[in-house]
Amino acid sequence: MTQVSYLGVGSNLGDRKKNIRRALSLLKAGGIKIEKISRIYETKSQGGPAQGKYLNAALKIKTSLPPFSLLKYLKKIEKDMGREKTVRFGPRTIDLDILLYAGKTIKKKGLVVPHPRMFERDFVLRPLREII
Ligand code: PH2
Ligand code: MG
Ligand code: MG
Repeated sequence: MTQVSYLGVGSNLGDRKKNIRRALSLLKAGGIKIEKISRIYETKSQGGPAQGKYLNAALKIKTSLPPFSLLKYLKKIEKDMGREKTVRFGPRTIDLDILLYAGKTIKKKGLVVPHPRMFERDFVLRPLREII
């Protein structure tokens, strides 16, 4: 069964546009169907240490992966793209977050959906509302 999910994408290190494009192609390579892509916004970093501006976008996807498998695949893409774990909310090559998944509420260790901080983040809500 395929499910609809919405993802947040962000990058503020390196060639940000290229990083987002590469993340999209890696999602497709994993069998994830990208149904809609929002505009890409340049946003001031919110929270965490002082850092460069982000490019942020939101995606509507269709996937047969259950939530934790999707999360695992997103983390693999982040890792393959050279993202390094530094400080919380610190700069990153690519960030892929599950915002919504099949209209479900999930509260488990390692995965909370809807994304717990999305409602206070304009850089998430603005692109999301374009495609929802
Ligand atoms: N992500 C963060 C912390 N701060 N700021 C913006 N503008 N965009 C982000 O994607 C972002 C952030 C941690 O995930
Ligand atoms: Mg994030
Ligand atoms: Mg994240």
